[in-house]
Amino acid sequence: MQSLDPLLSPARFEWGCATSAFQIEGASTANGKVPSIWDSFCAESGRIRDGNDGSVACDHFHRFADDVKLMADLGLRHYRFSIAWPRITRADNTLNAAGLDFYKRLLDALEHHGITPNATLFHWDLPAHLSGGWLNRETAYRFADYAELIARHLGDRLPRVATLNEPWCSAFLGYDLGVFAPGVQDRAQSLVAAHHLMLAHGLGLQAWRAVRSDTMLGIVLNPELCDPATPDGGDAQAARMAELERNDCFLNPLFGQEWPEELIHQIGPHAHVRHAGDTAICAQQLDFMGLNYYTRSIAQAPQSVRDKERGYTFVPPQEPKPLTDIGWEIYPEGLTRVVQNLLAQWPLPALWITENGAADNTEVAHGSVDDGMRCDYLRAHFAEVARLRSAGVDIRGYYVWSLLDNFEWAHGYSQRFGIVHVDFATQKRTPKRSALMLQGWLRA
Ligand code: GCO
Repeated sequence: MQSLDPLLSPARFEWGCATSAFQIEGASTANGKVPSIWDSFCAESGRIRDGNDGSVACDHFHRFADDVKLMADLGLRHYRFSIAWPRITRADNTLNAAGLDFYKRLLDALEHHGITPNATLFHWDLPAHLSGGWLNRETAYRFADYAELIARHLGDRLPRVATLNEPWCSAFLGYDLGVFAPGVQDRAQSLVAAHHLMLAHGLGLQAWRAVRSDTMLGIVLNPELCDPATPDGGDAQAARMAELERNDCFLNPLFGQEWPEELIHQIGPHAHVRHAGDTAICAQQLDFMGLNYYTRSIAQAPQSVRDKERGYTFVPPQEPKPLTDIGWEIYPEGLTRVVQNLLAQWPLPALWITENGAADNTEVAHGSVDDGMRCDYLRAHFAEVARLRSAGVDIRGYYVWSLLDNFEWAHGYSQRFGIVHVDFATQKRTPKRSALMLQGWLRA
């Protein structure tokens, strides 16, 4: 793809970039911000590569005006960001007006540059004082209170809002694998967390709609495409189990369907956390769904005791495949396949690709960053989006992950996903070749 497919022309397709609060803002104690579970997790030794944390990150809290101007210069007219819940509410769960003020100023800057905001209420930075985190049903009700606060105070400026980003990561990376905050390793508890997250989504939408009816509301998921390592029946079953965990666990409740019996089996002794009536709460009307896509997985029949609880073991591709710098297979056709799989099973609303991108750790040389692998990755994925649109799939926009190199969770600052390079010692921003490629297309 040397120029933009006409099906993706900015006149009829939304182009943007995505970020999340904890990954870029820094200023982790400014203006009364309370700690999130990610602040606490970063403070535990051995959790984050090189002992890094999000206390400064890209210092976006102080540099947002320049970052917004940069977006505008690149021709990006849409911006997906997340609001940090621990900036908005205090330890007694009341409003922190000084924290809210940051987002007002951010929205002013976006408006000034003609960039449309697309907000996510929760991108993993749960206030640390909420006792029990996502294992506690009360957290879902606190999320609804927070959603209501945002609806009241910012709702008139937010045309499109997602409740949660990738609840699979919060639940399974946070409570089963334990590689994300809060670092718990308990299979059954991860399903409890998943249930409470979806309950929070449903209660959050109810609370928002009770305040405003003019916002486009939805959720952002990272659905799985999992292929079996071999045609063997055990591997096929393992691939199915991985997809049940990642897809059915979240999509069934959204559409008023019960969990498959395999997941009910896995929640085991905690099955009582799923109250009668919860599924109906989860199944609020969705105006849109955001899909994040990076790679696919390959599964084989589970080997270890822990993997037997899950039902699968992930393995690398049999044949050597091109990988991004974080080690994820580059598999663009998976984007088309996973969207088609979902459409075959659930009545999806209008779709946006809310994240797609690559870790390409190319550094600055002679003042520029020649991130050719990312350019190829992006072009190949744009072609798949065009293919889906030409097949009549209702995909309305694409957001590249990410605007800036940033705090990549447990990887610290070692993996660079930005189309703009950040020198973390000086905070200097340098648009990479990928950013200039997009700029050429979007401003043409
Ligand atoms: C995600 C995350 C991002 C990650 C990105 C790369 O929603 O998965 O939003 O926070 O940085 O996915 O791993």
